[in-house]
Amino acid sequence: MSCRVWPMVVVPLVMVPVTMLTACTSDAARRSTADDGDPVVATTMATFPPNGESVTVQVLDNSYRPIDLEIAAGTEVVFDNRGRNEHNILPDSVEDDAGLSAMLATDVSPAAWGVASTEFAPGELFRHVFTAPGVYPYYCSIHGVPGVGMYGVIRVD
Ligand SMILES: [Cu+2]
Repeated sequence: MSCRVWPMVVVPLVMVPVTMLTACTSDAARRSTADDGDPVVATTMATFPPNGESVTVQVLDNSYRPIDLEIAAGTEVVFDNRGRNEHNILPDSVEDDAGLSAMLATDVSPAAWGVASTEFAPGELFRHVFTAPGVYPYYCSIHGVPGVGMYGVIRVD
């Protein structure tokens, strides 16, 4: 049976297995690498140590200055609460101080950062070193929502 249609079938039979073999090999290599790593920190993101640079973001009533800040990986950002009101600094992915606390208790990735209003009274500083390149949008849940009102973004190159 296959002898009669061999000239028409041979191309697909040869092409498909080669493609599948390549995909399976690289997939297995990725799994193997991940399995050998730390099971808690499942990230391939490059991180950088502190580079000695420090930049201040003013926390005012009710805005962050500058709103949009670009820094090199390893730079420390000092949030300076110069307002007279309570503020917090939350990644867009969390809803409130309680959500931040829960995130910080379980998530050790670079995306887990921020400070609750209870830890950030007027006159206080919050320091954070951004070690991984990426975009870190944040907001104050007392005076805004993600991207509206009191919000900002840190861009790490
Ligand atoms: Cu606020």
